[in-house]
Amino acid sequence: RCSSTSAKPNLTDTITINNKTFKRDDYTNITDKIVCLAQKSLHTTPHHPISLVRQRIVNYFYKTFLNSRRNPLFSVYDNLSPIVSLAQNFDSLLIPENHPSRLKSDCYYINREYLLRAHTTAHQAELIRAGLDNFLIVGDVYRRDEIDSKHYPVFHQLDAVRLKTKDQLFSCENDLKLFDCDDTACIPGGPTKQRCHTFEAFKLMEHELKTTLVGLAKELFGNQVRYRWVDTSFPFTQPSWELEVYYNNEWLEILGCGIMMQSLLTNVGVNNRIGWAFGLGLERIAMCLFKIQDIRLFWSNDSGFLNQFKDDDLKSPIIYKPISQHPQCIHDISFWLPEDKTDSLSFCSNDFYDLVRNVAGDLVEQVLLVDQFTHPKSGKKSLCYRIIYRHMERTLTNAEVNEVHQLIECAASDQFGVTIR
Ligand code: FA5
Ligand code: MG
Repeated sequence: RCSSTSAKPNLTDTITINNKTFKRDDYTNITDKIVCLAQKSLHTTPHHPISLVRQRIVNYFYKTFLNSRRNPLFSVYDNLSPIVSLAQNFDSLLIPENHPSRLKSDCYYINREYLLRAHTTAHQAELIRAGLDNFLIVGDVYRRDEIDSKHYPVFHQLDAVRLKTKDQLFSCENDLKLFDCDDTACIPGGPTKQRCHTFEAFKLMEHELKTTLVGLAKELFGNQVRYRWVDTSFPFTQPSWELEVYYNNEWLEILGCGIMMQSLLTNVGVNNRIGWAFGLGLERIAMCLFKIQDIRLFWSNDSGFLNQFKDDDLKSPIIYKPISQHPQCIHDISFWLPEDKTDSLSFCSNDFYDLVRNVAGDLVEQVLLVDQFTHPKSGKKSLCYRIIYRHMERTLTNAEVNEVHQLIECAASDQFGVTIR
């Protein structure tokens, strides 16, 4: 049955991504499929819907924030390598060692030192250290996740940072201050303002951040958009909020934001400024704006998809017309876990989802865990996943789905030592 080797894990001891070569180690969990995706740059591909949303947001910032010579204040970084160190992605943002976002089950690690960035916030500290006060970062980000119409292992984010000095914040001459004390040690992610900030500095920053983001939501979704603020927490901002917009009868989270942790700024040598920051997801906005139902479409090379966005007027409304929906083809896969892997730590569903993506690519629309069962006598554990196959551009034949499904079975028994039932 196992005639193809394409599903086997790569056993060489190095891995090459975007012409850079890295040593594999016990942390490496990036798959060939993800290495391929890291070479596309959808957010800078002309007329691509992700790129259109980027342009609309960047233009909003260009026109909203001008310097004294009436030039745009914000600079844009959309070409930074997605390969970052753990120090960039986590440490520089005060993310603690034991934080769940560092788990191997959630990130694509290249090795113990490098990973594919899980958010564009990974570059924030280095750009501030380089002396920038107002900037946007746009790029592809990578997270291991479930498989369905709203989740894909790669998506795109846009981050912003704005730092202000005392004189920039309190424009008139007076004795207002940014800081009450030098104590930047706060419980990160708490719901109240940081102790070191004065109330008036904090309130003015919160006001500017929220007005900017509501203005952006209106620019994208129209003046009548319904929105709400939800309290949340991030290790790198305090307080922190999410902005949700009401769309298609549900509240949709479009971004996270907050007042930057002052210790993050002092760590990179900034002692006289207070900052706000946010990070938003471009796919979610594009899916709403253009009524795109399935996130895989962004990666399609089908001209029937891409040609619909070839409009030179950035603001003209585009509603994506689905290319005809082809039928689904559903197959279940059941297997016994090896006896030493019956706990949830040694086998996680994300490992299986990555294997499916690596073997079957975008032929798979969704994978669901439909059954788990532990044998009462032997203690052996069995899992059943349902794999829903559907091609975006044509009808799949039974024969080709059977072949791919068998490859998945072989790869699962090879890589995880499971026994297919
Ligand atoms: C972050 O990634 C923070 N770095 C954002 C941030 C930056 C907060 C700066 C404060 C200051 P979060 O994981 O919530 O947060 O993702 C931010 C946005 O990315 C979400 O609001 C959503 O729009 C988008 N997003 C997150 N996960 C996915 C996903 N799996 N698919 C598509 N979009 C996603
Ligand atoms: Mg969130």
